[in-house]
Amino acid sequence: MLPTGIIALYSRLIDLERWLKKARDALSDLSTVIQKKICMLGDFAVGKTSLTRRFVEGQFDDRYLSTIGVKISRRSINLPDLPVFNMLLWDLAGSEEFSGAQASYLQGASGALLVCDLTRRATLASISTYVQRLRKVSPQVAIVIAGNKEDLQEHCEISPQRLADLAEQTGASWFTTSAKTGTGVEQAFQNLAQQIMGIPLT
Ligand SMILES: Nc1nc2c(ncn2[C@@H]2O[C@H](COP(=O)(O)OP(=O)(O)OP(=O)(O)O)[C@@H](O)[C@H]2O)c(=O)[nH]1
Ligand SMILES: [Mg+2]
Repeated sequence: MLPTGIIALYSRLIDLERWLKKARDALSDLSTVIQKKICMLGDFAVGKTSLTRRFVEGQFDDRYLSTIGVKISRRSINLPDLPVFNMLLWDLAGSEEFSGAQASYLQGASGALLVCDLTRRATLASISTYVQRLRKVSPQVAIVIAGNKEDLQEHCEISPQRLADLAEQTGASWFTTSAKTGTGVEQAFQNLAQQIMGIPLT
């Protein structure tokens, strides 16, 4: 028969070992998953929700259902030599005037996809306003400008040169995209992730 003191000590040691294992697992999760907040911004109906859906679910819908408030979705991507990278996509409602309420959604953003609709010239002009508001809240935020609906070439009102000029002024990257066909979508999000993690852009 072992003395009760030794049995109690032994069971404490087992508890301690269990606790250490849990702590080790939690630490290894922390070191293998990086999660960053990305805001989808742009005027109404430019395609923020559609680009998010294309990127997260690989799907497209022709119907227009305006976003109310915010919808958050997530997709993991692989980056060279890095642990799992989770993109938390905050799909915000578009609006002509940037309201105070929306500014509070931008807190803590590491990156933003600023979307304009290539078939509506006015949606490009709004992007500068979004950039200013965004940088006020998150000065170091990484930005990609997406000229969306590139499948509607015959109605295009914004030239690639104008997108390139705006991107240069803004210190952003730019892509033409189509949520409908998928053109440029992976590349735009991949570029954003690389900017956020400081991985050289190719
Ligand atoms: N042809 C074409 N249509 C698109 C594309 N992207 C979005 N649309 C259509 O444009 C409309 C608006 O798309 P949404 O993704 O809802 O736009 P949004 O920016 O989220 O709009 P709000 O939530 O109101 O700010 C929908 O009818 C979409 O099907 C695209 O790349 N090509
Ligand atoms: Mg939407």
